[in-house]
Amino acid sequence: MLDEKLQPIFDDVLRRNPGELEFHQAVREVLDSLGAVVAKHPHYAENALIERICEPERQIIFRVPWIDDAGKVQINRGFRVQFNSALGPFKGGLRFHPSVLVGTIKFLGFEQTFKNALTGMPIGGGKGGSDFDPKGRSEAEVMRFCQSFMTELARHLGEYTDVPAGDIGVGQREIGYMFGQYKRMTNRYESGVLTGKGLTWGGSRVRTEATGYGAVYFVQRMLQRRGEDFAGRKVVVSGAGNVAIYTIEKAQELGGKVIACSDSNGYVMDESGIDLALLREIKERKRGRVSDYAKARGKSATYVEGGSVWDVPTDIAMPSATQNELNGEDARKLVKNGVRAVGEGANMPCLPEAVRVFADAKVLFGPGKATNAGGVATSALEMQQNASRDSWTFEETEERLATIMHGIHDRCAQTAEEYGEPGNYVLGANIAGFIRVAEAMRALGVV
Ligand code: NDP
Ligand code: 2IT
Repeated sequence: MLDEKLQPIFDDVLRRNPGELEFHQAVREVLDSLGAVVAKHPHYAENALIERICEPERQIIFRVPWIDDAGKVQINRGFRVQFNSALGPFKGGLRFHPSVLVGTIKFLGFEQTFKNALTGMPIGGGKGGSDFDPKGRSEAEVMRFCQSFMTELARHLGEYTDVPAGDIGVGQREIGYMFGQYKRMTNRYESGVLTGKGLTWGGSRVRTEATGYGAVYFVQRMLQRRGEDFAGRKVVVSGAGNVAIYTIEKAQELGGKVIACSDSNGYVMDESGIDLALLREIKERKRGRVSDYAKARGKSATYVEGGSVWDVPTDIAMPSATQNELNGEDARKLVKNGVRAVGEGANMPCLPEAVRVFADAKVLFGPGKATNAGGVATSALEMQQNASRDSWTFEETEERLATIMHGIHDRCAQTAEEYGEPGNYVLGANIAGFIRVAEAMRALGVV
């Protein structure tokens, strides 16, 4: 049940955004945490402040025409939802995946607003992308698509306006093509307009690794509060993309034994521990599948086509693929198999029922908007380096990332305590993020 002041706000969100289930889910989860805030500080429920926070500042939807290798004209839809700029320019990734609808981007932009606030850095929230499917497309097709996408998006961007980065289906290659097109169109080497760039053209060290590394730092901090750590623990990671790969790397560095990962076709279990060099070779260089990893790895690996990676018993689970990939039943299985901590590397990977199952079982649970904030935080570090025309060492940048992640953890933990629910990181993240955005919005007048 929602607070009586919040229910009408949620009803309005449902009415005005019909069919956008993921957006409804993300808003509902935040409103669930805000009852205690409006009870303690009624001024946050005044002047339609929460209604304004649930309404994107601007939503851009555009046609992306391009020509495939066979000479046929293809059409995709492009999106940029500029959700909230109270704390800084809109900031958030671009997702290229056939499942992308406006509601997907809206949910991601909404989450991003609170995530970015939690980092304590001067960045607002936004998200964008397209229903373009990069799978099976040639380099040339991907480039032409990126150029066409940027041809429209460019007018909405700027170092002080909106700064996109990568997300599912968008990595350094795509950022490069988009940056190249932006540069041609504007005749400006405006490094700060995109993050996730390559090291020779304005990128930051550690940005590639940042989301996965940061997620592991966050879980490590949660474990430490219970006197535990990664050493000797079994870890299961879903996905095999950017976030998953660097989650695996850092978990292994801390002594964890990562025994499984996945993609949308199935999962691979590797009892002797995932061979990261091999996985990276297959995923990053060959753009292959986890089934290829299993084949190349030989006896120690088992590939389960169509299976759920959450069937694998583990101490620590790090869902790092996509939204709603871990349901209530999966959560009950994980709990039954003795899971101790769950850290969301992806955005909203656990369904609300799964989150409740973990809470009831007292499993440590790090919500995405806190746990995976290391990526965007390092993007903000990239913006800092671009603004000062500087470039920091790996060590310095990673140290800053670690400090930011520990800060986010402690802010969530402390806020949860303040509101009488110690250990409830979901509540802590939602409230701490909300208050920072709300305070800035109050100061800026009716915006
Ligand atoms: P990648 O494109 O690099 O990898 C995505 C991985 O997840 C792939 O293994 C992919 O498998 C799998 N996956 C994607 N969609 C689905 C689906 N519908 N069903 C099953 N598996 C799927 O993306 P990232 O690693 O960058 O992103 C992963 C998650 O992390 C997303 O939720 C993203 O929003 C979030 N995130 C990313 C950040 C970043 O810096 N990149 C920062 C913070 C959060 P397949 O190849 O089969 O599609
Ligand atoms: O979900 C996310 O935080 C990202 N995809 C990263 C955004 C960014 O601007 O680096």
